[in-house]
Amino acid sequence: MAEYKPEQIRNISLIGHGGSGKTILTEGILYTTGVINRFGKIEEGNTVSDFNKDEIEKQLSISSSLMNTAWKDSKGTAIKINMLDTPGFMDYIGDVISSLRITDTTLVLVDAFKGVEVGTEISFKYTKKYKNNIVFVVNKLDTENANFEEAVKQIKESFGNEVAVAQFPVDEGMGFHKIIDLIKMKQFTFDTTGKGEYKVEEIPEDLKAKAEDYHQNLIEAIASEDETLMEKFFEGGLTEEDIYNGIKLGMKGRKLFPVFCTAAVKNIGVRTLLDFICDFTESPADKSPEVAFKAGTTDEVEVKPDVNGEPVLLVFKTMSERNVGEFSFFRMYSGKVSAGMDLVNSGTGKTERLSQVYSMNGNERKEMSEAICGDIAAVVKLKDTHTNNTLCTKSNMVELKKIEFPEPNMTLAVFPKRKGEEDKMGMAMHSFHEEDPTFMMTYDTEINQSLIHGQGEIHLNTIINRMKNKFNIEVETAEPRIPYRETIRSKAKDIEYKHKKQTGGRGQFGHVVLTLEPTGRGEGFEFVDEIVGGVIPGRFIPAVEKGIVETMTNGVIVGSKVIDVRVRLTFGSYHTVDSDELSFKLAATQAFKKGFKDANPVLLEPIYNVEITFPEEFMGAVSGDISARRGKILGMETEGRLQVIKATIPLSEMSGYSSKLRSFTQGRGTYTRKFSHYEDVPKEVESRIIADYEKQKAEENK
Ligand SMILES: Nc1nc2c(ncn2[C@@H]2O[C@H](COP(=O)(O)OP(=O)(O)OP(=O)(O)O)[C@@H](O)[C@H]2O)c(=O)[nH]1
Ligand SMILES: [Mg+2]
Repeated sequence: MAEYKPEQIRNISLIGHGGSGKTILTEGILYTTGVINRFGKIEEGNTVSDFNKDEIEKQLSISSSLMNTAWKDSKGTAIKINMLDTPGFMDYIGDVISSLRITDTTLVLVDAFKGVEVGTEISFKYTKKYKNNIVFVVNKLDTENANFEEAVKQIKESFGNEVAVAQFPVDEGMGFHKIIDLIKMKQFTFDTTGKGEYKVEEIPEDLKAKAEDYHQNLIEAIASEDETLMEKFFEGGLTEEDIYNGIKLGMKGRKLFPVFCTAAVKNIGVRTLLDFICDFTESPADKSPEVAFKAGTTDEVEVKPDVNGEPVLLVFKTMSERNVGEFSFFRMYSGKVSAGMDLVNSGTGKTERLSQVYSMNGNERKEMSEAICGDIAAVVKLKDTHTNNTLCTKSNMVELKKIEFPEPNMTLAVFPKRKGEEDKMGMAMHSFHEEDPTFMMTYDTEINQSLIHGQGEIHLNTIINRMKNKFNIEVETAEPRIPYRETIRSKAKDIEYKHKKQTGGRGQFGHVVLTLEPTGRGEGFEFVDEIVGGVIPGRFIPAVEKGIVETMTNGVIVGSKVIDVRVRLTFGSYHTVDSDELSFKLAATQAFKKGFKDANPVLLEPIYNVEITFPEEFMGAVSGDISARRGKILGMETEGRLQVIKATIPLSEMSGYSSKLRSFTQGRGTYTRKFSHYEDVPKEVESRIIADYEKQKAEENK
């Protein structure tokens, strides 16, 4: 491949709701630019981007894939375009976020019939954080019910006044192949054979007025970003050069979100979109310096996009391939790297050798002589470097800002189907976490279960499926046990227990008197030794405390941890021969259990803060369901065309929530959740939990 300078690179991500056509548009770009000579189809499972077995089976993208190609700008300069095609299904949001973090411009695809959908809204939110330049692409304009104006109306409602139409379709619907371009003020007539070529024509008479209207709107949008342009606009209009510069400026400052037209599957509008990308979108050289930190500190330093600077790169994704090992995908923020180079992982201080540098097209890799500042590429077999690590030089130890992945909002308990595969399962899960930081596995000692956490049921099922395919490990899942807590609401005074055993030789004797009382919520456990006159010798007192702590860990009512209790040891007695630590421990255990039951014990349950995003028409269904789950609505707000409800819901009522929410919002509702606090379980629920626990205990003891 030709040598490029940073000015000749464009880093583009494609985001948008599932099915809006991102993968096909990527395929169209690769076909148009000659990377492939057969235009793959989703239905045939032969696109460059969706190469994973499960993506082919499900006919949708699950992971992001990196592709690259080249095109020429209007001056004839070769431009390298790196593209990240991301999944639109929000369970797989992790790869959307990492792609946005390291690309400069994002194409936001909108289905011309379905308009703005939940996935469009959610993924767009992250573009604000990573300050991506935005290009809207209204795709599928060849479908029967395509409605460009309605789609634009929705885009404006959702994403604001920065939205400006840069193209409109002449003949949307089945016969779509003509586009009016409002920057060039020409009509582009595409051939209908799929080649993607087009003729430039004058705008037909009957569309001139409409084009002029749209053109004026676009010019106004461009002018309104900048005072000098505004003045010029009022004084006599903008020149072609003003318009070109204004578009670039507006895009860069996120003040202009131009809207383009495509029918990706028919390769219509793809060439003109490529032209726009090359001429108007930012190159890595145009970007402001990256704010990073001096390694191991919070001191900010700038990493300038300088090809002659010290090499600095961020690993934003890893992928393991059976016969090759682990691929690490990275973006260069400064300097350049080539095969054989040693860099340092600024998080661990360890040296890593870049044995080969690859440019990627899906799972096809090609060796590259070097990757320069701004480029995106991959290396294999780094020893101990993962997503979010920075590689740099010893003399310039910096850490680039990390990708912030969302908290998991779905948890399942897992067990291997075949006994003895626990360790193997753990290792496989760990490798999935390395590839996808939005997935995690933990072992919860409190409930004694291995748990997997992710973005939704489908996300977790995808991982389980991949585990079976890749590692031949089959697992079963269950709802995790709920980590209830037990505490008391009143005082139990002078609870006495005497542990006494006389068997043959030396006996056992321990005698304690305890008072139990609640401490404030969150204040924890307190043990107060109030023994006077040595009625219990000091050497036995730690055993008393130990007995209480152990009992608290194992629980008294339903086997859950006891919290927020103060225990006073007020009195007791001992026997000079028979007393020992064990006897006092046993006595304390029994006294504590007895006292606990007398002190108005209650069960507490974990309550989660939940934020649910959905189209307004489902308000009744969503809020009704929250009440049915014993939830409380804390607030509501609108975000664009969506409704957001903030609520608290007990964890025990959240099983299967992501699927349920999806089913009654026609797949359009999503939610996030985070642990908030513990609250009393209502009495009627409590009796059911206790009865269940006792039944289970009885069965175990059979
Ligand atoms: N008629 C028509 N169909 C299209 C167009 N673009 C894509 N499709 C079809 O729409 C379906 C979804 O396309 P994809 O490219 O997989 O959509 P995506 O946005 O990548 O979807 P996810 O990966 O699930 O996020 C496929 O059947 C495509 O062939 C288009 O412009 N017109
Ligand atoms: Mg896709």
